[in-house]
Amino acid sequence: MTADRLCFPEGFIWGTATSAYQIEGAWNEDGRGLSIWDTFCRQPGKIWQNQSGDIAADHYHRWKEDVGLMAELGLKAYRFSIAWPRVLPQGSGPVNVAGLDFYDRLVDALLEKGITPFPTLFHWDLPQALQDKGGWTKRETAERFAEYAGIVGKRLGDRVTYWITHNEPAVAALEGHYTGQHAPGIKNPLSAAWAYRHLMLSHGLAVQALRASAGRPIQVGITLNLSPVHPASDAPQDVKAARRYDGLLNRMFLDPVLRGTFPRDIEKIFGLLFKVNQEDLRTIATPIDFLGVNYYTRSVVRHDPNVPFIQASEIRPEGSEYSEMWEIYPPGIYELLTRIWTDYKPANILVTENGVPVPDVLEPDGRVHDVRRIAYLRDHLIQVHRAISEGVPVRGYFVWSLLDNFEWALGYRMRFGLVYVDYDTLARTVKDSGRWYARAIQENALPPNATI
Ligand code: IFM
Repeated sequence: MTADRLCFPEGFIWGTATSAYQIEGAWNEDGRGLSIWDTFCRQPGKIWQNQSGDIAADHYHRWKEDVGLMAELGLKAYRFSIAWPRVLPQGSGPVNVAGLDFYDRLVDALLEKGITPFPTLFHWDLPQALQDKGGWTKRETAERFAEYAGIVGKRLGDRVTYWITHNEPAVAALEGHYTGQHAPGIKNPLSAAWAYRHLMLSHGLAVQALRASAGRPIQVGITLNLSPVHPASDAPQDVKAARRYDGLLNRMFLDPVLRGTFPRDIEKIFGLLFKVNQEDLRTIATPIDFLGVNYYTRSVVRHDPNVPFIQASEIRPEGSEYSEMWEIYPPGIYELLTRIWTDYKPANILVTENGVPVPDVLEPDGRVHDVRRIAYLRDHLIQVHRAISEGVPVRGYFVWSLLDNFEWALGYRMRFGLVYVDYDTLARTVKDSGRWYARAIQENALPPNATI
């Protein structure tokens, strides 16, 4: 296949993605309630340099400018998340109208510019009031989530066609409740297992609530973080470890949502810990219209008896290229997309996140020459194109992220944006990657090389 001018299907959805806590700031304005991330960031030592999303990219105040930047880039779609504690400061009960109004205005402004909104209902900022009652370890939280979905669906459903229930439930369950590296910072396998079950259940309930409240046909999906898993060697032990890891990372999420089943091998490993009952499985498998896939890297795994249950751990393969965070492995997105299509046949797939952290510098010429990011995006888009040309129904691609933002436990150390944010002045500068992406969108094709 030649890399020259790869054209994408007509109507291909070119977008960017962000999330509320990572960009909005305004943590205590207009009636917003506390989220678990507000609490977590205030615990010393949890976040790089004890930073927080209190101000972040100040998008709550600069949203008009940001929508203007999106229009300048020619985006066809914008994926953002709605902050549950802005809408329901206590997680349930009285609605904070000012919070809903913010998203209402944002949606209108996007539509006015011809940019299709893709709101995500949960990108990890659980209302603290619900955490105080047990958070995702409690079934009630799934029920509250469905109520919240219904409230937002009723307000925005007349204009918003595409909805995403959750972003990366694996991360919310495991990093939030097992490794404790994310809010709420719990380190307990049992809590992680309950959180997994209720997050998954809440997805199915929210799909139903959104459809019931929107008042017209809408398209609903979920975003999962997925990776191809490769064994570190041909040794049978490593091959088996990779299969187990694939169950934990991929199949435990894909099977319930797209097949209404729970992987048997994972059930054997964990016993009843993670197993979802039949009735809940039926809810989780409520048909969706598209699957959102977040891809950043592959996982290379070896047998490791020291890891409880799964007995597998990731290694960093030698000789690979690495970003600030992960191995750069473009063929992985092709492998993942084709595998999802072969094994699960979802009607539509969207790459809802793909991107790379680069130590960007605003140069004296007023530009950010992020050539590595351009190369990353281009190399991954070539692989997405390859999957499409083989019949995989990938309808769109969203770069993570529109803006530099708060990268959770890593604070502002990582920059993922197409737009540079000066955290002192909050001024925005479109990076070279943003200009390159704008050209790809305009031409609905990849520019012939990585220059702009
Ligand atoms: O910043 C995160 C995002 O919130 C979820 N997906 C991965 C991104 C990069 O780590």
